[in-house]
Amino acid sequence: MPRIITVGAAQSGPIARTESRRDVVARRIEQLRQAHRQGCDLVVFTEVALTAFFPHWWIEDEAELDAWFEHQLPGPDTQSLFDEARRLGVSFYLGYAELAYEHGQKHRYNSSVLIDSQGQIAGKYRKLHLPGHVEHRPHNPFQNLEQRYFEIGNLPLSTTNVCGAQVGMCICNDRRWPETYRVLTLAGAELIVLGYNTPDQIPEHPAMNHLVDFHNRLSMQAGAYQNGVWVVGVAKAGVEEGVSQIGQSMIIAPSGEVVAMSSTREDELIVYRCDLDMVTYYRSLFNFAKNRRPEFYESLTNRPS
Ligand code: CDV
Repeated sequence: MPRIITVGAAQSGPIARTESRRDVVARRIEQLRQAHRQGCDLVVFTEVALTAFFPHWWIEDEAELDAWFEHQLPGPDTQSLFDEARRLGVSFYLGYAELAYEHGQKHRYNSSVLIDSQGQIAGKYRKLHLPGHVEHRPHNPFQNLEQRYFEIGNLPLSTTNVCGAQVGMCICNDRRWPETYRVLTLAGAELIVLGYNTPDQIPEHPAMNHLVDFHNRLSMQAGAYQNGVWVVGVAKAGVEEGVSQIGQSMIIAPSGEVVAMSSTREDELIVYRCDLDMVTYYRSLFNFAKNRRPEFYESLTNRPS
């Protein structure tokens, strides 16, 4: 009997700076219902899925900055999403800006949670690879202030069992790092889910602008194939507060093949029935237990350059 998990990649179109949390949550609930009608077990939302991507602009006032973060999850504006997921029996991945108090200190992270079919938080992750810069770059067409507004995550890359699948989470820029997929795979991932906000131009490296779409596909397809794992990448797409972001939300099989891809830069749901037995089949090709050479990777890393 094949092990199938039906996954919905719920791409978000742009979110206006003035759009209320409640209105955005209503959009996410609509996608959840659509996914349920199409038989989804798990819905993957994007990175910072509840607001516009505020690291694209300079914010000096602390209270103003804090207002972009979730102080509680679920909280008064997001409870309805969790309630609806529980009612429908659908699990989901949600990226959000997290404001946390740890040891009495305020911390800000770019985070994601995995919610089980009972509407409970089953797993949590905080982004490790933060792109961008700390200082204001007013001459750039837009800012990328993730290194200013977020701390590096302090939770391990790990996996959680939801819907009968071992699921690993990461967030946006993490997808460009081979270590992310390999560590999650070694932690047992059969499916890796992630959201992203990716502008279609790179202010510091304009010579790469024409390759932005290609590098998005390349990273995720290579990660899937080299680790024999399903990958679901979900965009915040379209022109948001003057920043044009790529779409190309996609579901990638352990073969590295794209099996479903969005065709708009709006709210859009793509669905695929992922056969988890493909993971076993592709892993048998590599046979990590027999053929990986971790002792040599270590000695090569330590070699003087
Ligand atoms: N949110 C992101 O992490 N975005 C980066 C961009 C800035 C390069 C990305 O890797 O897509």
